[in-house]
Amino acid sequence: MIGEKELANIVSMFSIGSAATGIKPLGPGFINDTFIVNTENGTRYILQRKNHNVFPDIPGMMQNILLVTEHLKKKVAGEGGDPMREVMTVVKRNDGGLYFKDESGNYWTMTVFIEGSVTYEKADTPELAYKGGKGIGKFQTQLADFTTPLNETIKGFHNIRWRFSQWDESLRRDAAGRAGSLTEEIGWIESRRKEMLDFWTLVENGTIPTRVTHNDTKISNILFDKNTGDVLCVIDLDTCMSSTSLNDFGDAIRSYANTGKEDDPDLSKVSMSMDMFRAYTRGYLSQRKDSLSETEKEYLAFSARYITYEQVLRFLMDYIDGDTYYKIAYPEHNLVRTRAQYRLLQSMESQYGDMVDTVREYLK
Ligand code: GN1
Ligand code: MG
Repeated sequence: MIGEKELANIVSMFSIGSAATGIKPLGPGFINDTFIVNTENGTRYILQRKNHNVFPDIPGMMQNILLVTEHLKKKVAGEGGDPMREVMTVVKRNDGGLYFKDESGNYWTMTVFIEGSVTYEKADTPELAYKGGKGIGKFQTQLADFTTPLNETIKGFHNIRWRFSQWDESLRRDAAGRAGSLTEEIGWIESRRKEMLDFWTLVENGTIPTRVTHNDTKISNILFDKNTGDVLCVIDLDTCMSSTSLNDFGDAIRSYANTGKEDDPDLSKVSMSMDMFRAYTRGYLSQRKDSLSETEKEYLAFSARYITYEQVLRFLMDYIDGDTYYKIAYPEHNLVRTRAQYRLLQSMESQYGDMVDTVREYLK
């Protein structure tokens, strides 16, 4: 555990023009360590220790974030919005750098905390899901003319072909000696390998276009306005890079429409809510229906299955590897996550016909 004095020293490296009066841990992130910083003049900040095991090129990642946020700020200003509240603001180091590297080799970054916002773990009402869909649709539209190439912050992040090569290697290694007891779970992955690869082939051969995407659009990465309930700001831009925009739709459904928790130990609580799917889709397509290609439209509903499947694979792979990637709260956590996400996937599969019909309806 890092002490407050050490944290205060790190904060003083950044150009905030005021002294820190308190620094406290924040949020349930699985990858980075996040803190909220209070200062004398009242402005609050977010301090993060970025996980450099997960992100091998943090300078490259921060460069991406700066470019994307500068672009978004221009868009928001042009639309008459408030760039300080509707877009993340990177706080630079006193000498202009985008991060601070401490003596132990940890990378620290700072952004301005956005006041008057709320976050959720799932959508409680269709209205919230609708607003979330609209918000991500708008975010994608704002980035549509962003053409500067971005660094690939995590290799093959949503590329299932790459994930399968990691998976095969992980099974071969069986680092924690757990694979032998996971025959059923491994079967869930193997039985769907071909259909997932067939989808990814369409991205590889350009049938499905690549765009600048967020890649981690779960509901907790979105700030909603406390007063209006609208999406205020899309945060956690660590994985912004070039991919298919379908991932951003699919990953949102995975969280917004789950009736249970991502790691629910009670599988009877987990399912995909068709009401939330409908509402999110309606919001999203209200912004994007004229910009998506025919193949993107065709695969929109499938993308929820794709991303949920990928998440089952990633949680199970981490369990097989001996829990080296995701933070866990108890020893079987990754296995519980695997089973809960698999239940969600099954629920999507059984309602797939309705999902496809819903997309068609809102495309009219
Ligand atoms: C991680 O860091 P966080 O909690 O926003 C992960 C996502 C997973 C998600 C599962 C860089 O997101 O890909 O979908 O956990 N981020 C990374 O909840 O791997
Ligand atoms: Mg993240």
